[in-house]
Amino acid sequence: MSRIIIVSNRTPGKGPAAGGLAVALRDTLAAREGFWFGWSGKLVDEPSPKAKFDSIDGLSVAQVDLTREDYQAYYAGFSNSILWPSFHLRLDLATIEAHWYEGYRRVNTQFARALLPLLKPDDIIWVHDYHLIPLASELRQLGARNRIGFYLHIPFPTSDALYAIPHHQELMRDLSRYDLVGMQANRDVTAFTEFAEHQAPSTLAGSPLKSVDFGRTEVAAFPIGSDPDAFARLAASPAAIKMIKRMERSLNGQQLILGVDRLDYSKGLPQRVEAYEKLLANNTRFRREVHMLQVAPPSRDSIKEYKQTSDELDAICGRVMGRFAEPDWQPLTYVKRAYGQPSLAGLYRLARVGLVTPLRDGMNLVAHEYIGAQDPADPGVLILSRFAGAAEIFEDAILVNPFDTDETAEALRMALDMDLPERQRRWQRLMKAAKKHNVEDWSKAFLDRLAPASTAGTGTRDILYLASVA
Ligand code: ADQ
Repeated sequence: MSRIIIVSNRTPGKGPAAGGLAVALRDTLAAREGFWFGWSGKLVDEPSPKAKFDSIDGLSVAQVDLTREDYQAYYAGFSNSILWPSFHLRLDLATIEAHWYEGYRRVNTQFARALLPLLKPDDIIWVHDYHLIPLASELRQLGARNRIGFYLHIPFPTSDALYAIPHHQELMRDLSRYDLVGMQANRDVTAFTEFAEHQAPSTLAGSPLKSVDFGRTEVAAFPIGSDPDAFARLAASPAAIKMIKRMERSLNGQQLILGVDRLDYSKGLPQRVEAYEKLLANNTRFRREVHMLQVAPPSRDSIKEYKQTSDELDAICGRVMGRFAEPDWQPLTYVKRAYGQPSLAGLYRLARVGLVTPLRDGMNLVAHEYIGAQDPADPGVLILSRFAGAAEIFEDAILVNPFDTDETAEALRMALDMDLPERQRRWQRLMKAAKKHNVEDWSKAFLDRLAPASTAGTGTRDILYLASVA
């Protein structure tokens, strides 16, 4: 059987904190041989052209170092100040410095040069996420003929947002060098198809650009998931129970409304707190009866827009505290640190309401994890943004428009008032959907499509856009 080579910006780190995705891919590698390739996390003056192999928790990992300058342009610059905001339709938060593209390209070339000598002809290569869109082009230019797949962990943008990205035409041509491109949701395949079929004639220095031919690339939705059964077990683990007891003492009978996110502007955190403010303002009966906990560890905090979101969240949490807190009651707790999965599972299980309201998101795995961790006898209610990919599979959540904080406030009221039979009915259907879309099947579905046993390691197939594998 062909080996699987997984490539992502960072390789998984040591320790038990790995998320469901890392665990699933680690299992895939354990079953299929191969290794994980990516950046070591180290910045050096002169990176070696060769990758260094290491074994991390039994996983074979090949890593390269980066220069500080390339890291800035590739990671903080092009990937996270241009691609991330544009793909999330936040052009207002994008910093368009076209020269970052050179660093982005350079790191992709560096990855390809270090990876190529490690490849066998029938290796299957699975590239992850927006940092590495050009990798297949770079590998193919060096002569690689392997099957190469790409999975995008964030939404695919609308055509207008795509046109705002410098060098978007080259990036789309890069995507066309993959055999398979996997998206989070059907919505993303539709956006991609829209671009591919109606590419606007764009010009660069007066000369028309050729439209990209996607004829050899299969594009399909592979909705990622978590491992809901593992979260159910985690929620009954000693660490989860410790967290539950600690929280129960401090809640003293109040209902918990929970948000768990990276501190990112795409997650809609200020809007969420504003919705909670409206809940308390419109329904005095909930004061002293509910408590909101928002867990949001800072991420990418060297980027200005992230710092601004953090400040905005500080301000709105302060406003809600000032408006409603009493000497012996606080309406919310805002924790700026990450927790391990067992502690998170405990929090999920205790929460009467899971509030997952990104303004735009790929799938959103917190929604899956919240469902997995519920007590079947007394489950909580998931409030979910209609702009998360998860909304395509979790119809039994209360779906909201996160920009409309009145609507989210009303959804909170509904969730808090929902009777037990209704909560159970909804949760049973949500759990069924979470199990159907579990992460192990996701990984298998992608690899089965990328490398069916009969064609592994050879040629390409002419399949155009498939709407969905769901
Ligand atoms: P993220 O933007 O990181 O993922 P999400 O899918 O919600 O968002 O979470 C990923 C993982 O991070 C989950 O396992 C979650 O438990 C963990 N996590 C989130 N907040 C945490 C916190 N406060 N403390 C500890 N752990 C936390 C990106 C895309 C998503 C896409 C995933 C996977 O933005 O849309 O679904 O990749 O493809």
